[in-house]
Amino acid sequence: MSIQHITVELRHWIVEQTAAGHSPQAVHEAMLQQGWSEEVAVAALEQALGEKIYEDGPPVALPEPDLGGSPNRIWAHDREVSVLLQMKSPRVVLFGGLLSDEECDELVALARERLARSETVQTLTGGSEVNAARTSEGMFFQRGEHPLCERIERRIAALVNWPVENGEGLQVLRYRPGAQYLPHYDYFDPAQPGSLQILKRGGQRVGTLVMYLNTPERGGATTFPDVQLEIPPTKGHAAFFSYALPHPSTRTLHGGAPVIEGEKWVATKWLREGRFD
Ligand code: PD2
Ligand code: ZN
Repeated sequence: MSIQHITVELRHWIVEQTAAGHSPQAVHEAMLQQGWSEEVAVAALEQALGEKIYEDGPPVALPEPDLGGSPNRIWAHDREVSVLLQMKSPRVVLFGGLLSDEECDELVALARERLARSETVQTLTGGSEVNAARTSEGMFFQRGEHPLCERIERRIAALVNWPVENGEGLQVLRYRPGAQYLPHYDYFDPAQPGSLQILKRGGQRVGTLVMYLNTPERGGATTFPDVQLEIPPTKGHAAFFSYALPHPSTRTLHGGAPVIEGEKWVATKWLREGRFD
């Protein structure tokens, strides 16, 4: 594509994509994947949607805890949570005591009987499939399915200032020794055809909380290879990270390192940009 013109067809396509529920950021990303230059893509988006897409970087709202004034502890709905570590880019915050030991144990007990080999989203069709990159076993709760899920969901919503309705149901994973989750992004790749279907329900993922339900003897850290960060799994702790765009520039590539000794149990909460009904 040597000379790139903003045609009527291109503008119609942009309007159609956003009318179908895709965020301007997702359409932007799809245009870059198709070979449009950054400059033309942003100009076309702004013309088509009649608004500025970016002022100083992407203006999307994101889940974010109230850490102004650098508190060591913050109140979240019904519980005080410790702030153990925070990083600006990628945006990562490690919380301590998000869940009590009893809550961790109860969640494991509820999930255990429903475990099946973990599936990841099948990018071509939007369905799901067993994937060798993820050797854990897992299950999903419906949002609010159990009083414990509901309490945790409200706590998370208060902690990161994000509506309960924008959250997916909790996912629980069990990793046995040797099991791991290879580095990946949690957002849906807008260039994959299956993503269009997935994004209709709630839009993009914009944040993740990985809650540790036990402390394995060795291994099983959540890793962020772009910034060489490792978070050791510790019962009750939770690693939060957010991503304003479905793009590697967010540096939110992350994985679950192999468990060396013992089991690792986590509950993952994914946060969408819109209501996940
Ligand atoms: O269990 C983990 O540490 C982990 C790592 C990366 C979980 C997820 N991703 C996830 O559930 O998305
Ligand atoms: Zn992940």
